[in-house]
Amino acid sequence: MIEARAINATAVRADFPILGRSINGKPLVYLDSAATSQKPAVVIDIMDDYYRRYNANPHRGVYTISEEATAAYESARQQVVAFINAASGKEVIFTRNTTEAINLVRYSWGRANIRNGDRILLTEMEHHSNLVPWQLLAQEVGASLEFLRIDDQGMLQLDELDARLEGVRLLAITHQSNTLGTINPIKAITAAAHRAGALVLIDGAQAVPHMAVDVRDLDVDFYAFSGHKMCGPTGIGVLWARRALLEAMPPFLGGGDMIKRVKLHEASWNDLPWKFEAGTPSVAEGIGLGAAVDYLKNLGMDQVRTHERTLVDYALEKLQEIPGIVLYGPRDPEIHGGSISFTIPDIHPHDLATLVDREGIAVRAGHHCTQPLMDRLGVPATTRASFYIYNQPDEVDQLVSGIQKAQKVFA
Ligand code: 7TS
Repeated sequence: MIEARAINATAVRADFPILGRSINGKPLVYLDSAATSQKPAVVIDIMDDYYRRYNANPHRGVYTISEEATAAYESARQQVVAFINAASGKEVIFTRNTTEAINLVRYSWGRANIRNGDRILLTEMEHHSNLVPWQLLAQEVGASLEFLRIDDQGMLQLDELDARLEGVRLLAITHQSNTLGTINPIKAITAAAHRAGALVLIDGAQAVPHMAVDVRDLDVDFYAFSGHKMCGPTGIGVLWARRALLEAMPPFLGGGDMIKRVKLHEASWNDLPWKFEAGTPSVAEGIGLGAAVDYLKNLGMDQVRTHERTLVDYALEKLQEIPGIVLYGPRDPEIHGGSISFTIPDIHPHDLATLVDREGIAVRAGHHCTQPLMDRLGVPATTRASFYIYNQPDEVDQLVSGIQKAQKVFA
């Protein structure tokens, strides 16, 4: 049996060149991984190697370096297949990011299946990228949007879930809130949705980087995530979907690569997954994502989650010592992922983020692309600290003392 190894953040940090930087004379304390994670040297190097040694358009050439590019890109897909326990590469569509993956479902599945009068159920903690596409679809076809509410701890109110699901065609919900950190009980919610005859789309942008995700065990229908939040590059994301759904869905974008045979007035479609991948793909980015998956797999996703839970537990305890602080989201670290949102009386979140930046601390301030959630919380903005594999408890201490310094400036 392999012994569970705790993450050694000091060793992990050495893999991330950017963490050697100083900001304003202080070592960079990067607490914005929910926006984008930093990249280990293995990811940067493998992309550099692609461009230096075998840059070519994949899937087309019969010459050596094009075949190498195809093999590397498709092998990255297989790494993703194993990482999320997909049944095969036919179910793993490379997109640009989570946003594009969700829009693919909106345009392809949504337009073919959502009709006038149909109901789509969302939650009030969704990122705009799992809200605005459904607003656009609803307006286009005449469907209605409904929302699961949250309680004062930032958890979904699920007591009337079965009643709320009646007659719903699609439930689209985040696995983990980017603002509150709340981890939603996806398996139970999905089972309820399926009993009611609804399909389930999960926005996994904040889950796949931070915990073991098994799409078949969750039993969902669509699952979307981004490479850049999980140690991979920008410009590559994933839509996983059940094969039968993908087979039945019309194409999303039309063009090269997604076709089998084209005549002047019609065309037939390529096999999965390429039917949904029109045009030259993000080859270097796909290969980079493969290396990122490998990197995370070596750390162990259960260890990643444990590391973050420990940090969140510590951060919630330390932050509560700051006079007047308001923390949003669950207090139980079991259901609280690595993002913590808070406000400090009399200091605007943007001012706070600017002041702690002087100490080299990078935190995010704003609505975090969750404006309806801000309305629900009754604030225009929060400050958010988000943690990942390279963060350590002393960075929580630095954040706390940075906030205390800012309070003195405003006192
Ligand atoms: N869904 C969630 C839950 C997210 O956190 C984000 C990005 C997205 C979707 C969109 O991902 P993209 O890669 O398509 O842009 N979240 C954030 C954030 O919290 N701060 O900056 C981006």
